[in-house]
Amino acid sequence: MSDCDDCLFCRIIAGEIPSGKVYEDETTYAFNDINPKAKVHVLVVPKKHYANVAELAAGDPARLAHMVEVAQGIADDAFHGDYRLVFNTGADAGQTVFHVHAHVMTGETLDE
Ligand code: IU
Repeated sequence: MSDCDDCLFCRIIAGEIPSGKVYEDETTYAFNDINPKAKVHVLVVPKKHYANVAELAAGDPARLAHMVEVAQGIADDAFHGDYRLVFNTGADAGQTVFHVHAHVMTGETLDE
């Protein structure tokens, strides 16, 4: 079982729920968003549970920096390195899953 049994993304990382995995290493997991808002829309998540990006930045800034590296690699492969990186933080900002995740949107020229 995962370390956070009621968290959707912990369960995806643990392999308890299927996902379209695009990348994995010791600390980080990335998978296709089920409701893509761009040609390529990947969610990059730390395997360790933090509720949002502020908690991650305070608790483990190196892991946050590594998530940006992973996002860059996805965009390098998909679209000459250009991408949009979004962290919705808090319900009123649109966060619906309270396990920090970076939305990486790329693969095409994005509208503003
Ligand atoms: P948000 O920033 O918390 O709103 O982003 C959550 C994302 O998780 C959102 O884009 C959903 O489409 C996505 N998602 C998913 O990829 N797989 C799922 O099973 C569920 C949500 I539920």
